[in-house]
Amino acid sequence: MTFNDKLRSLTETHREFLAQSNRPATTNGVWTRYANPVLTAAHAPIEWRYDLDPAANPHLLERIGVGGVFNAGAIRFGGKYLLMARVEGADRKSFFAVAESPNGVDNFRFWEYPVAMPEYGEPATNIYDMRLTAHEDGWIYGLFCAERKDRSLPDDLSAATATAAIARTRDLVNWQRLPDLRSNGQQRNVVLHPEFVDGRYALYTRPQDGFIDAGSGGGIGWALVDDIERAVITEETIIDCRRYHTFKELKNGEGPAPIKTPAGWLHLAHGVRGCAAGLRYVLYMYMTSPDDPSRVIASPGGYFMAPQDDERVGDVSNVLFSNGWIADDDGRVLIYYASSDTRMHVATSTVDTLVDYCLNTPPDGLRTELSAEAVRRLIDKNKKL
Ligand code: M1P
Repeated sequence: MTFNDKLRSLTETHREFLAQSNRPATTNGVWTRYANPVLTAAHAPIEWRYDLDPAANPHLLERIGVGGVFNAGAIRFGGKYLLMARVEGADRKSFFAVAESPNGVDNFRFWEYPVAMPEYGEPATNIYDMRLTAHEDGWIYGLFCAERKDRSLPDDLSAATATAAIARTRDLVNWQRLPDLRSNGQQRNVVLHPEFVDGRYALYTRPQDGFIDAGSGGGIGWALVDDIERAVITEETIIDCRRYHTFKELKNGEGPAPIKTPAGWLHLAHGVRGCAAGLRYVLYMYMTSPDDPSRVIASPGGYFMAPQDDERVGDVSNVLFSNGWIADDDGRVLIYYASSDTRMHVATSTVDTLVDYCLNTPPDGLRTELSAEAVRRLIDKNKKL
């Protein structure tokens, strides 16, 4: 095969792959999962991976490997559905890149270039998991984790620090980097609330003692900051706690920015527990008061979505993680979630369905007898129908 034959075949295969349509596949009434992942490493443009100069790359070898595309923020922008994906190279470094789709469920294509994110302070070794918030101040904010080597432990090659980085944009191309969030200890999974609260910027936080362990960090926190251009946490309250013998025993973290509804704010989050197979990440929901987004008014028991079938396997297996969803004008909600730190999927629901799910799913009684009692009550109720 000549260079040109190989290039033609590569281009045609990629074009056909990108044009694949998607379809609803499985549902439990609350969510409908779509059949195909919406964004994967294979979606990365050929120009990102291959040197297309026949003189420099006569055998058309892939020069830069992409290992996974996952943990994407999401936003409706310019009439399109955009994902701000974490693209992880074969070298384990992540960067951000925008992919757009006309309908939110298929035909996602990356923009020509990945995001050029300005640095702040000591350049980060890695950046990932951006939450996009269209704030009422008019900016689109991207909050993400900046990982740096922990210089206080030079001999421990795994010692790192996690900090919440803040950037903002008007077009998702040109980014203004603001100073990192200052707080006691480390932070990951920090999310900006879309509205001012008491005239201040409001953050969902996830305080953690170390880079991996939440340690004494009790769960998802809430903090108000006066100035987003110099964001400092002086007071932090845990609003959604980790709990013994639940899916969020070990860790939890806010997902995307919450969705406003007349009944309250809908929140999607991830919970982590340990088991013999390692850490297991599932998605769960909760709701906060319409008047006070820090006051939890509903905590449905159990997880909302857990890894299923092919979702269970990947670079970091047994993980579902979501940091992006889009509420459409017609009430549809597109829930973008990553499986096993490898690929992006979509599931759909509606605002009304998610509110119903949050308000009417029995809470976790935290004891086996109360779980069994909830089932007995439901059976009795159904028998009377
Ligand atoms: O590997 C699973 C996830 O682990 C981290 O999440 P958390 O801080 O809640 O443990 C993040 O690195 C996330 O990117 C990753 O998907």
